Amino acid sequence: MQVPLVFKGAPGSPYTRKMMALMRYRHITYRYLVGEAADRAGMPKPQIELLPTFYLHDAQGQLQAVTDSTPLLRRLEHEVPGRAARPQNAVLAFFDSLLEDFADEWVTKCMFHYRWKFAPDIDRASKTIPLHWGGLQMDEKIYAASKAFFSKRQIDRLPVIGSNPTTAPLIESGYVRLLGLLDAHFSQHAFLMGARPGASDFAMYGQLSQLALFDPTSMDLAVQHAPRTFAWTGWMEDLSGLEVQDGAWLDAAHLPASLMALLAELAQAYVPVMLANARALLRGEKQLSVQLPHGLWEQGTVTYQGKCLRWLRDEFASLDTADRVHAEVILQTTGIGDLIHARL
Ligand SMILES: N[C@@H](CCC(=O)N[C@@H](CS)C(=O)NCC(=O)O)C(=O)O
Repeated sequence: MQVPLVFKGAPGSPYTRKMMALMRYRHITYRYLVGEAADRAGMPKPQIELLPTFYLHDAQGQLQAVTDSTPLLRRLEHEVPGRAARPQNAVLAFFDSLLEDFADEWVTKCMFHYRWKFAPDIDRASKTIPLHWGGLQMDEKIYAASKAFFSKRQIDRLPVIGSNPTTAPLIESGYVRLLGLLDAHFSQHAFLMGARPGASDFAMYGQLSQLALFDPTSMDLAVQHAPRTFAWTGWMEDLSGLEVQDGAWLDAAHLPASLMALLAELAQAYVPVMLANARALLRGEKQLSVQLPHGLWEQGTVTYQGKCLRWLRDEFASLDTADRVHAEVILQTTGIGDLIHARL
């Protein structure tokens, strides 16, 4: 794959931040196209426009617009030299994928909820984020219209991602629990994956780059409940200077209690919602609803999350017998085996 990699992104996009932090850590050079620069450069458009969008050559040498950070991260791991962001141990790599998906598909709901539910957060996001696409010298009238258009569009999407008056307490208590779990882990380890970061670290960083460092309501909670996590997020942005040892990963045979507790948290909402989504998709439904321990969860179905579940199940199935037995013990101990085994 040709470097520098070329991509379009924006600082207010958690997945852009995930991939930028990954590339910095892996010492992959890149060209970052902000705002309308990609269109001006005549770049192709993806089927669904998402940030970040990478512009990569396919086998025929054609430039393609490629989205979705999870498969991209794996493709870069295989095709671009640099230090590894995926654990060598297959069991640890599976749990790295699982926590990456939890951050990308669940923690992002917290991010969206805090940004578009509370007045100070709406004010900050709608005033500043449009300037990233329109440019700082944007025309005043266009700027005023963009603020109103952007905030309305995002606020209207709250129920689609599952945020409504019934689920609000569930999202907010889940965020505070997550902060406590992360802080307990970071009091013993530099990264989720040990003394070096994995995909899950970059995904969690991407969401926290917004929750802990941009949106004021969730940021205050992070400072109050999780000072280490707040500090970690600042640090994750640029790990280009971090020196890592080959064997600095967690020992998969003895995962720390703090990581086991974080995995157990996935049973609260992420696992049942991912399963309910996959089942609703199979029935061709546009909406899903599932009773969680703390209340009813309702959201629009997400085709991409159906794929995420398949990828996780495929990765588990590809483990050799000894690794599968080992991973199974961790899944059962943490109460999240349904994600892999429940019938759809
Ligand atoms: N699955 C994608 C998700 C990317 C995504 O959702 N990006 C958001 C910004 S952070 C976006 O572009 N949303 C477009 C929209 O809301 O219309 C990934 O992993 O990269």
